[in-house]
Amino acid sequence: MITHSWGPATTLSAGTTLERHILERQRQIPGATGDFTGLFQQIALAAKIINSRVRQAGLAGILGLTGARNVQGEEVQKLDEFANNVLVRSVEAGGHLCVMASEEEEEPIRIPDHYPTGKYVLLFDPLDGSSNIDVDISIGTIFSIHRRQTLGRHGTLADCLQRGSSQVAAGYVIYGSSTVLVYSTGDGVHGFTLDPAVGEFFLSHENIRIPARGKSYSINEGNTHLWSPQLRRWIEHVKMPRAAVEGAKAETYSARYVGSLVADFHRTLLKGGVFAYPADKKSPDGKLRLLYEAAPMAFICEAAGGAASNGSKRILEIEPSRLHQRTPLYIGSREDIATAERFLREP
Ligand code: AHM
Ligand code: MG
Repeated sequence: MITHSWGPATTLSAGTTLERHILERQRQIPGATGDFTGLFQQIALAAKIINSRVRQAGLAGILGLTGARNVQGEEVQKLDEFANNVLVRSVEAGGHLCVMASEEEEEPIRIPDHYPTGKYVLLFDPLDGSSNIDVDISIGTIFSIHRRQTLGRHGTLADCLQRGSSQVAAGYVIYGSSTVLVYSTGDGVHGFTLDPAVGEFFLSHENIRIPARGKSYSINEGNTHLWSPQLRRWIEHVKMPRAAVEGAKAETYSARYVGSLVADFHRTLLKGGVFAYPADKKSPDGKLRLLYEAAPMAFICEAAGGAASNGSKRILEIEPSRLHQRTPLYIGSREDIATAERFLREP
């Protein structure tokens, strides 16, 4: 019997689909219109379509680069482009959104004039970790949902530039050994595994809680030469055997780094520990993007009892000023993040 920190594995025959889970929660909110449920259904549909293409990428001749570069100057993989288009097409017609933004597009994405607009804003990274696509490593989709702030038919950049703390929901889908969608509306974190035979996401990880301290650290140590002395000292500290507790053997942290945020975060969420993508001499703002990578993961992590920081401040409190702004990220078990912040504060 496999058990995890969130309790015994739930069997798929428990039969709670993602749709039912969201519908039941919606019923508890007086005045809820069903917009949120509708939007989620469309995101889940996009995830299934992306999943199906990711699973057959090597066969369908869609591995590799398109030849273009995205707004970050990175080479666009064919699957990146595919995932972006699927997400946009899946959600644009539903009437739930006023504007969207994607890692793959420089400007906010306007809802076409022939579709109605709604009260939500969707920010996403359609296929994170895409440089891993060609070598069959887990990749994922990350999304963040806000309520719109402006008036008028269409949403604007201002609707996208909101603090992480005002997210109404956040989630990710990992295309791993199985396909799992994890989401939170702030009151608990739940995971759903795609049953490929049925084509539905079923509740498999109910009320995920991240341990207060973990046993692994996850950081690209190839960048050590670019790190600050404080950051080096923290990692040296993490690698020291932990002080032996009564009767227990001294333990060390294991290093675990996939190089794919969704995979590294998913492991950290379920098992505990810390994932970091810090600022360094080459990237003074870090690598990861605040609005559609760090903030949604921070929202989920905090809802599971963990913490997320840029080294000195909660990720969720950062006031964004640019759509594709980057941030250093330290995320995971509460006590591990507190230790990191303590080391980074030192002179
Ligand atoms: P991407 O959005 O272009 O896919 O890049 C983000 C990815 C993350 O998934 C991962 O955590 C990080 O880049 C890995 O970076 P590095 O290869 O520098 O360790
Ligand atoms: Mg990304």
